[in-house]
Amino acid sequence: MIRVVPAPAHVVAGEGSFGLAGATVSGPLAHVAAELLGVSATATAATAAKAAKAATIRLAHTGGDSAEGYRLVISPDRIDLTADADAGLFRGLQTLRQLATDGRVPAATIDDAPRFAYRGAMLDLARHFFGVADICRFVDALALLKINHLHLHLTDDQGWRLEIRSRPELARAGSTTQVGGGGGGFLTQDDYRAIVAHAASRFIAIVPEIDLPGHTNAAIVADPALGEAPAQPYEGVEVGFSSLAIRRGSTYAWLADVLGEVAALTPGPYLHLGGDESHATSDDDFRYFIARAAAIGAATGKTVIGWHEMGRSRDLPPGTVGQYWGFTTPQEGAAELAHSFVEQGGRVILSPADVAYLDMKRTGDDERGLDWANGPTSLRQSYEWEPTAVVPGLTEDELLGVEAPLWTETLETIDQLEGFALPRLAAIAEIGWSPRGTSTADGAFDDFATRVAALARHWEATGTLYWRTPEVAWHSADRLTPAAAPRERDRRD
Ligand code: TNX
Repeated sequence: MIRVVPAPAHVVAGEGSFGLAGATVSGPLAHVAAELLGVSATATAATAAKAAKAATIRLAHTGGDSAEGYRLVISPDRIDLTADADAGLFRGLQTLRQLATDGRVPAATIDDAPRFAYRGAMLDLARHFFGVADICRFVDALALLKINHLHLHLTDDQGWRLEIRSRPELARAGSTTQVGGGGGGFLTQDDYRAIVAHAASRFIAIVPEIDLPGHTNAAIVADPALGEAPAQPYEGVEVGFSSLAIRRGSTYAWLADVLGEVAALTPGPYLHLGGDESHATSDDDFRYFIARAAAIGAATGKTVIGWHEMGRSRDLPPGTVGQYWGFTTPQEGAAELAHSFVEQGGRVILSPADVAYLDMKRTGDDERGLDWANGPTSLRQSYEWEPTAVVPGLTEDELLGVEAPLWTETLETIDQLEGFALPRLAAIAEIGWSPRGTSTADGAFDDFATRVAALARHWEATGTLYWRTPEVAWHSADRLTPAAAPRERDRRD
């Protein structure tokens, strides 16, 4: 049985299976493959000699320019995994890892490549703080699903979560609060680098967000000169009450310092400047601010991303990416704003809140989670939608991809993050990777649910929590750990 999430583009099943016991692996990423598959890499002379007789897994580069595509040919005596880039080999290894059950990999030929270049998840570190260990754990869950971007929402009214060396007061005085109290926290620049490196080893790019000009109460608490009026530390969950001082020159000197450091710390191509829910900023001021802020962001060499409200500005740097967070049902204002990015030479990331917001309640019984976006949101609802149908008039090429945000007003521990993200994030990952129509064809959800059941083995083996939704026929044999009863490990370090 070929049970892989996200579903590969082309699969032809073969005869027999390959046994992993005693197999060796060679080629680029051999050590990564060895670790993921539990086999040995043929790095030393001794293992190489043994390898002559053992079944082999060969990884190799091919000459094209596919960023993440790969080809997997599995026969009973060898496996060939080829790709143009290391990222493609790594994605192919996730397929191989999912296919391996009881030490055997079914024979098959798989030709695979993603539908969209951008497949993301977002983690809100501002409402509740999460440290390096938790974030790296979350990154590992993304890797299994072939997600290639992790957007970190680093600043909001409740906290500023990244050290800025030229503006030390931001982390020092802006990070001690979070929703409901309990202390908050922040990432040092070394912490951030460690996360970037861990993600890079999984071919995942970090997308840092500094949310502007609203959602800035914590920054104004740390540096009152940034606001029109003094601000008080805030540990509630309301949005839309704060704004930077828009017409003060020093605001933009501050911004250049902050964005310069964030860009320098971030090897990935994107810099997210927020722009959402700036209800305390007048329309004129908002447009003026966004034009200047986006120019400062683009001057760092990064491609700017903004929530769809940023499309209210008609002075965006060419190529600015919009992130749509309206619903999948027609939403005139938000859809128009999404088009504004395309009209200015950019593309759109879809995060339709009614299907892709991982912080929505899963069932009506959930004590945590929000419900404003037509929640609760089932696994089936997360799965049965088609990207090109969300914003009328946006074509396949105008979509950069999809992203599932995980806001943390009600989520405080890594277990809660995992339990809300999984398995709904698997649905978003498949919509981003698999060919058009995969999630909307007749019987698609039943097929998906069968494949999701197979993912549980990996989550159980790594102690990753997931929601045992009744929509999936979970295999009881997969219950390696008592995961269904939520453990309240608090790993906020
Ligand atoms: C809306 S989506 C927000 C966030 C909240 C989230 C809660 C968006 C750009 N802004 O500030 O955390 O809803 O679901």
